[in-house]
Amino acid sequence: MRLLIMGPPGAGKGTQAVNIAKTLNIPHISTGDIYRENMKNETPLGLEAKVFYDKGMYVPDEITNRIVEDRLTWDDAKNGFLLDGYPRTIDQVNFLDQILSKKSQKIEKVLELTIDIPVVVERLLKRAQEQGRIDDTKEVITKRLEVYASSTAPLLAEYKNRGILVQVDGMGSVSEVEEKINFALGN
Ligand code: B4P
Repeated sequence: MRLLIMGPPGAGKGTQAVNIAKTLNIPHISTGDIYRENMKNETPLGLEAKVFYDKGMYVPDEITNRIVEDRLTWDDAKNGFLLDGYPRTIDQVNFLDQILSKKSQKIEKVLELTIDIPVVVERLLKRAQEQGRIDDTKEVITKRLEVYASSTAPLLAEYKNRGILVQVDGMGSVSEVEEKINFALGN
């Protein structure tokens, strides 16, 4: 299965993606995790990404596209994958279509987690207290939500047109949401 998980920051994408990938036995590929790992290790990629990440802005498409293109050539992604946090722009959607079509592949399902904005703000502020993530300050959260609304939310219409969008209510506890996802995906 080639699957995407989408939704606003704090919708529970990263949280739910771990379980979905395990159930379907496919790799969970999170561009956010890749950037955080590189920032932690202060690699050239991490230092480049940090300038954007810190402000709640998207890292430029050419950088993110290159990373995903490379990651999808790994052996574990041969028979499927779950992409978390990618694509986030129309350029990334087009790029992903291109790299998959070269292998006669396509995205089969797009899982959208829907959620009320005050709930995501509350979750991210809680995570700030627990984990101190640099992009979880009130100011940066507001920016991330704006960027999501203008650049990423419109992409859902494209996947809806293709007939592959599956919407799941992301409100409730982690296990409640997990149950709803399993039901929606027929797992
Ligand atoms: P991401 O890492 O993708 O960050 P995110 O949108 O906040 O989602 P995340 O997965 O962390 O949160 P989740 O909803 O699971 O991206 C971070 C940054 O990286 C971007 O701003 C950008 O700069 C860069 N980036 C990444 N991909 C990019 C791309 N494609 N193009 C350009 N730039 C890119 O969880 C949030 C919190 O809620 C957690 O604390 C969790 O424990 C909690 N939670 C989850 N589910 C819950 C529930 N049901 N109830 C209560 N709490 C819950």
